[in-house]
Amino acid sequence: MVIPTYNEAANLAWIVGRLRRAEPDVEILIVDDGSPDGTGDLADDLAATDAHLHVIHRKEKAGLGAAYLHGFGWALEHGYDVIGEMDADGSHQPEELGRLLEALKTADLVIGSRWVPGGSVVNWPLSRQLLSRGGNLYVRMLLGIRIKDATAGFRLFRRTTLEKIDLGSVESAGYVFQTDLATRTVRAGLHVVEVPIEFVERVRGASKMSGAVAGESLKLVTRWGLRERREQLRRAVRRG
Ligand SMILES: Nc1nc2c(ncn2[C@@H]2O[C@H](COP(=O)(O)OP(=O)(O)OP(=O)(O)O)[C@@H](O)[C@H]2O)c(=O)[nH]1
Ligand SMILES: [Mg+2]
Repeated sequence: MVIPTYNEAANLAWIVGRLRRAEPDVEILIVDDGSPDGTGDLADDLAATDAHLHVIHRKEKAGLGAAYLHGFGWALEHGYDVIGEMDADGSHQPEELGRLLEALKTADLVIGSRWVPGGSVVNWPLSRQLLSRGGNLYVRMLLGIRIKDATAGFRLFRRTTLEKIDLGSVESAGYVFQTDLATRTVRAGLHVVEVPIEFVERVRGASKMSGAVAGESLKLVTRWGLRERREQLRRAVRRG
């Protein structure tokens, strides 16, 4: 499981402890972007007593997508067959990871989903729920994919999936990275399964979601959608 962190000192040991208890066999990779609050040092302390916990230190905050690409590269290099993502803030519950692992037996990508039957969010104001649902609706309409929660970040990829979707050409640095990878997986003809999860709003630490991050998402999803529509049109003209 790759866990990206930026200023998660209040959460790191807590979430790692829960993951260890829930899934003792899972290896953990923390990817810290030089957190000023010392999260990187805390990660090193945890790694000192846990041979199955690894840490990548990056110099500066460069976005969630960039951190994941670095982590995925490391995991692929080190030969892992299943590579996962989760947040450090407790929104993704380690106790639910087992159900995602089970689902991966018949999938190429498993997404822990808030917006399928059985999925839920805890402590999110209506405004945030509407933003997430609206964003996902926009993604579905523009990109023509059926995934209900394409922006979600509790996931498991098969190694073969990451190898097929050309990570080298990923241009999204922020959270739109999640939508980007989900779309690439669908377009590659691979099988995506959504498993309902209970998403819990962070209790400690500050959110890194910002207007700039949301703006990047809107801009890129719109650009990809228009590109896809143009190509559809071109194919139709050629056929006609
Ligand atoms: N390495 C790294 N990690 C990041 C970066 N931005 C966010 N993260 C981590 O990515 C995970 C998700 O970030 P959050 O701030 O919880 O974002 P969010 O869940 O969309 O927003 P909230 O719902 O408000 O918590 C957390 O573990 C963050 O610490 C970044 O630029 N670099
Ligand atoms: Mg969060």
